[in-house]
Amino acid sequence: MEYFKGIEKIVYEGPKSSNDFAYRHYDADEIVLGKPMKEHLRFGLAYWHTMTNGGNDPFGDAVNERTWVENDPMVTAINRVDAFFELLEKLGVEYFCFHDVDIAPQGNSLEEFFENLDVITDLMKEKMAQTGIKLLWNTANLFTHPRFLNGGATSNNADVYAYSAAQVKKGLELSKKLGGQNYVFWGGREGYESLLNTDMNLELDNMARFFKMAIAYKKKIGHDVQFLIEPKPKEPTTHQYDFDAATSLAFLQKYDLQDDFKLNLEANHATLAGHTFEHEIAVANTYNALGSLDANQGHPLLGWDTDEFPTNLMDVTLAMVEVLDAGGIAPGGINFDAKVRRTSFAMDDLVLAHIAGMDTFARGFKAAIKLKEDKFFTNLKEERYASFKSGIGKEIIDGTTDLESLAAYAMEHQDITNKSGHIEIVKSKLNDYIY
Ligand code: XLS
Ligand code: NI
Ligand code: NI
Repeated sequence: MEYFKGIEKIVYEGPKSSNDFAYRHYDADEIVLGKPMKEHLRFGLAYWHTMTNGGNDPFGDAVNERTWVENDPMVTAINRVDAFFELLEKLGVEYFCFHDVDIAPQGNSLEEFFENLDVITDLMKEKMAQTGIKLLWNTANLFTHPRFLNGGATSNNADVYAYSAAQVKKGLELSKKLGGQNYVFWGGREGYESLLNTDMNLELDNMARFFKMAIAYKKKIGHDVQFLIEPKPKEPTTHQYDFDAATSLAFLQKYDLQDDFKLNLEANHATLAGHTFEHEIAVANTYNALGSLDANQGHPLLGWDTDEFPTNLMDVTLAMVEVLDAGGIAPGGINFDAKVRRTSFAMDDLVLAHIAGMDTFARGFKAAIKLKEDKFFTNLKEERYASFKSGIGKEIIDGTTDLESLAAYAMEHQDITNKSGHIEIVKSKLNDYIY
């Protein structure tokens, strides 16, 4: 059965094409920096937004036209696999991501849920073998069901903690079965609503214990998968422990977990934390901790995680500059953790939205390469930090100064002149690379 009827495989037609169902910038096989563009960008589709989401919002019911939905939830789940792989193939996307609850009905018990997961992942495995499509990452949903109202690994209820462990154990087994390249922990409710009744130390210690058990289990089953933490400052919880990259890295270091985890950074989570996407990637880079990206964008006028498809070329370009600095994203990827707007409810909107996101990333990637080739940022920074290249600056870098020698130097050089950064013209020149 064909779900995306009348849509052929999307191909690259170049910037002049007026065909909406074509790539104008993303040319999967174009050799860039020595390898095909698709190997740099490693695009992934998110099961939850693309297949499971109905388009509901707090004020409105589901609107999305999704021809795979039937009355029997297991039939729907099976149809979804077919439709999902059809979409992946038509878009030419080679990776995907899912939460356990996205792909299979939970039934009335863990046993039933796990059986359903086995059936669906059997189907996925077949499709993956036929198409060469790969699992970028999976994760356990420890936030939607009412039992998780106080979180999973940071719940005050030990039975919930154990339940969460059962889901993660199963998730790691499924990751091994499907050859998953990463495994994500997003602490959807790992945080607190009020400090008045929260034992933060106990909760953080428990979260670390949980991660150590997960590391032990992946080793036990012989599955060498990269673990990722996905920071987000708030929503649904008022205060989330994995607030941003810096906070997550401090947690990892405090509990000596830094060798086993990297970060999965999401654009809209960065902006919710009051940062830019490129800031979060740059922070991860300073700790060699860039793992993968969740590509989307927030709305500048709305204060929540709107998960729009990324179409802001400047933001994407600056993020890709940081990815290039990191030496690439593999074994991570660029996962579209993005959903179509409620007004884009048609089936073909799923195709068009991903084309828009992929074309934006292809353009941003090319602009980032050009900026690198022209040493745009390198030259700016070299000039700005020139005082550390020689004289007292070089001595500071070489580690041959102390407070006394610097104080003596300062006595002789009190007449300080600063140079203007001319940031306005820098921004104007940057525009030349983008538009
Ligand atoms: C929610 C998160 C979620 C994670 C996976 O805001 O982005 O979708 O990526 O649990
Ligand atoms: Ni995400
Ligand atoms: Ni998100």
